[in-house]
Amino acid sequence: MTNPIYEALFAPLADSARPFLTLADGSGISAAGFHDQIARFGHALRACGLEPGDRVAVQASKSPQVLALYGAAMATGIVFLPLNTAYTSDELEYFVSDCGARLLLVDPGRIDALAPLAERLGIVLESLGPDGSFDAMAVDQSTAITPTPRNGDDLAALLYTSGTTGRSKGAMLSQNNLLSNAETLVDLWQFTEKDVLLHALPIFHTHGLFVASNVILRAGAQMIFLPKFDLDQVFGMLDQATTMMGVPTFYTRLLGDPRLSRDTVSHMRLFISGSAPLLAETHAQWNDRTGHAILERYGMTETNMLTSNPYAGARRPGTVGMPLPGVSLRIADPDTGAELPQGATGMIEVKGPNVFQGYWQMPEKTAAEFRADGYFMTGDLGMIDDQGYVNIVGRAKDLIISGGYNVYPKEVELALDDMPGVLESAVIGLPHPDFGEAVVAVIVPTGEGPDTAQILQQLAETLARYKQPKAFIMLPELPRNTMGKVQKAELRKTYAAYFKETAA
Ligand code: MLC
Ligand code: AMP
Repeated sequence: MTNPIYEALFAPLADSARPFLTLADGSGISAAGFHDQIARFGHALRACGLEPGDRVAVQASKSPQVLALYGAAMATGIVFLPLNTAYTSDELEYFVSDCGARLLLVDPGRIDALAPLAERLGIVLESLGPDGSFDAMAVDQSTAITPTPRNGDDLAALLYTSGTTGRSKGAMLSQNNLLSNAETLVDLWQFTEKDVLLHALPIFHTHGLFVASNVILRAGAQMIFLPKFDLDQVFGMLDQATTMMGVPTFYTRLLGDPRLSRDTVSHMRLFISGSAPLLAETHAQWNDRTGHAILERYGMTETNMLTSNPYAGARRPGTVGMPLPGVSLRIADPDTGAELPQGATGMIEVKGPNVFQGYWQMPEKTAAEFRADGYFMTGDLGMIDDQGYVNIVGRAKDLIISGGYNVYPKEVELALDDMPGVLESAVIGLPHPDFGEAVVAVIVPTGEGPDTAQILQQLAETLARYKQPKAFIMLPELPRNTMGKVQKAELRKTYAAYFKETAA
């Protein structure tokens, strides 16, 4: 028995002098240097008392150390749980306690603030990154490591997502879920060891961690590893990159910059977009300005990547392409699960080696999202057109995707409904020029009505910034159907031009 993910993605880095990461300041880390860090961190994880199958949670700024921690967790069979750096302490506490993490790693500056939480939960708290206490524990460790034996069905990572409904759930991803998808994508998108990926995504979600990093590791390629998406840094590095993966906001921001031209992207072979719908208009503008057709793909935390436009064939704007090799995808009646004919709109349901193992300690919730024949219900509504391309036409789940981050309206509504001056609320996503969709709170006030500045201040304690409303709309009552259900579609229609009008 070996450790498939370590063997396929990380072991090949050892003893190789080839470049692996280029950082924003131009400095580099070789493949061997990075593997040394993985080995040291692996020993440090074991020294902290973690056993295979234990969870390590990390909420730390993007850095090579966080990526090396991921490699170290894979080498030692420890389950990796990355967390959005925007989460508040309240949000963090839920995830860490729900998954029973043994170790929590955070930025050095947050140790004092989080010490009481760690004590309450009885977990080890260390800091990661330059001057981190965990780095100090690792510094004298060996650079050779014997990986912990694992098999493909063993858990590799837990990623929290609200799934199709309700409270955040930990999606359990096995080694094979991740590895099978990385292998498929390397082939499909023709990644080789000559590629240099411009990596400006966060590494706490599927897109930046698994799609981007795993593909590069599997291909033996390299990355320009930027701390975040920053236009100046991106333009400064484009001439060294061959590929970029981004959410649609990356592309609209780049289009808004006069530096974008055929010349600035002359070294690039491929631009990939995902995590949120890319407007056909953005696709066309990008083609005009750069001569490149953005390749759009579609996926989910629970399933990894599901569909992709072709590398060689037509990349059709407004579609997410065809199911990946090995992925079975059908359009089904959302109520009965019966497969619908080509051209009909229904629930996108999927099956394949990429589909997760279920939600952490939630067997009923897991069962509720799978059909009896093993297909997973994505909560996305789609249609397969006459050329076999999947078109996402809407969502059966009440979800807002803002700049590639998911926001569950219910979570925001529950927080708002507790505030003074709020009788009830409906949280919706409205078209936004930068974030694609932006969170808007429609509020029915009581008496004097709420003080929105105070609401935002209060929300900041419990909800990550990207979940907080970018605008408030006051209404005497919410539109409801005869069953009493709030008509969010009607609200979205009425206020569709809200951000266009407020920007004008
Ligand atoms: C930041 N803010 C956001 C936001 N990101 N608000 C709403 N939506 C977002 N996505 C807040 C900031 O806190 C700030 O608040 C204000 O909005 C403006 O910030 P900014 O400086 O303009 O934002 P920036 O840091 O540049 O970030 C924007 C971004 C980033 C789009 C680059 O959000 C990003 O990297 N998104 C990628 C998300 C991602 O990786 N998703 C993949 C999920 S996996 P203030 O305080 O200034 O008002 C998945 C599966 C799949 O979906 O298929 O891939
Ligand atoms: P997450 O739960 O963060 O992994 O988000 C997954 C959701 O993002 C999917 O269920 C889709 O609704 C959405 N998504 C991902 N890629 C695309 C895309 N290319 N076009 C439209 N929606 C997308």
